[in-house]
Amino acid sequence: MKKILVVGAGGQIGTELVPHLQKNYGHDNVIAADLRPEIVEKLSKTAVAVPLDALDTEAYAETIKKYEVDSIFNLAALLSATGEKNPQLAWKINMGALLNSLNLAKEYGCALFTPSSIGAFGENTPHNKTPQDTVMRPNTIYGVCKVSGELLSDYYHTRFGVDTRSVRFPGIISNGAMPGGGTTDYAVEVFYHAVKTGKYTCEVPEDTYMDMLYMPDALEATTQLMEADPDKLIHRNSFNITSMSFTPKQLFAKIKERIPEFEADYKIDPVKARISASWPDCLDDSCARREWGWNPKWGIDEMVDDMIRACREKLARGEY
Ligand code: AKB
Repeated sequence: MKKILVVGAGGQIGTELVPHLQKNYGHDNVIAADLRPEIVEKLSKTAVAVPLDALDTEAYAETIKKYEVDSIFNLAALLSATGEKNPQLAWKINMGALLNSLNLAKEYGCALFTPSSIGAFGENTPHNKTPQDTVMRPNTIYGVCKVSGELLSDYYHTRFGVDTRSVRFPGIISNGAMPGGGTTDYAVEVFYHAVKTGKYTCEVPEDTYMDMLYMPDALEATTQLMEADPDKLIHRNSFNITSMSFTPKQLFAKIKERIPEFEADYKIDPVKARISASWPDCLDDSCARREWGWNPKWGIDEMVDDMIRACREKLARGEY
């Protein structure tokens, strides 16, 4: 990777992926693109930033040409819970951004990373140690887009030779930008609330297991996979990865060990309850470990310590 374009750079992943890529590949070799002018303005303080609507094929092509881009990270997407509020819009954005990325990657010879998700699985997928290759019949529009995206990305690789690669992200826990509209968002929000008010109301049922990943491991996964030897990749779109799996109740107990006054209660959102129940409890990520050396560093205890520290610092700086 020499010249990298991050599309959707102002979201939860992009906000931290841009500095991670800058560190590895050089400040001027990373172009941060986002649709929202106020976000582009913010990004421009620390990165080469450009306004870009991923659905605007011409503007997308111009950006690739202007900056001589050879690798694209396509992060533009609506998440699972938001997608259920407006399925047509979710299909339009998620598939539109992907199709443009695939066609332009093909035309300009770029490598392409597009995240998939645990949302690609559904109710009749085995929930325990979910295999790499298994039943994928999701019941959300987000999941339908993810499965379609995986198939299309593999198709563009085998049919046109496009270097497409992807991981199935679990919930990503981070302290940069907030996630928005996801089913796993509770595992981020709770830290901000626990540190500020000592209280949190959770919309996901207390005993629902879901896989999670701390952001530093998610960043490492993206660069590690994109740098992996193509001859070793049996799979491409998309690899199961995980580093921890827990329920809301278990996470809140860990927080309470560190903030004894913390109290959580529940006001279940039926959409999030349905989605979270249909997703795996814990993934089998052995293919990623074998094929490109996936080896996460962060477990639940280290992650909880670090999130509390970071949220306390943000609060002290008056950032929320
Ligand atoms: C969501 O909850 O929608 C996302 C995901 C797991 O893909 N965080």
